[in-house]
Amino acid sequence: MVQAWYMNEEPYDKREEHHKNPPKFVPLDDLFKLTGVEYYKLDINNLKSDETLENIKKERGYTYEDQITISPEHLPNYEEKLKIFYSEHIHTDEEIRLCVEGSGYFDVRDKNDSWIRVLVVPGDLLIVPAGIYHRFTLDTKNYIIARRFFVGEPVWTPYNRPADDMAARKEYVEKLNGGT
Ligand code: KMT
Ligand code: NI
Repeated sequence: MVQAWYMNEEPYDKREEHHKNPPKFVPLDDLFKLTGVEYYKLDINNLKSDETLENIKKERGYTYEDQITISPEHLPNYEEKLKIFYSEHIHTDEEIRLCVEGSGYFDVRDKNDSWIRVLVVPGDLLIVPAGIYHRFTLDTKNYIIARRFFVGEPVWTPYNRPADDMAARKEYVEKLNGGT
């Protein structure tokens, strides 16, 4: 099950948990209200018989799918890629990730610009909305396999902060703050 908490922002290893003292967890319902991030739990050992994934793909029109393994041994240009993943950025489209093995952290900014750290483990599917400031890191185990989905041809381009003038950013902020 996914877990989320507010981060302490001290500059030690990003792969550590970075809990506040005392820890301040974010219930899943709050995660959506505070960030727009959506979460689904899938039965990773029985994905074929779990209709949740097929339904999500159909409903949201995901036509593209691949799988990425992130570890020092498997990912070409590992250090460079991780630096890019951990630079605070937005995308013009949703970032959809299903953790199938290993684990990792998606950090997302909440309404008040505080970092919330979301731990994904096998079976966790996250939909990170277009326009939200976020970043990704491995945890201390240095290993994740994730499936990625997209509507049409994938565009993974990150736009580093500040990107406040981009349409995707403006639309995200408006939706989060008013739903109008
Ligand atoms: C991204 O865009 O941040 C990534 O693809 C890395 C995370 S996938 C587990
Ligand atoms: Ni991203």
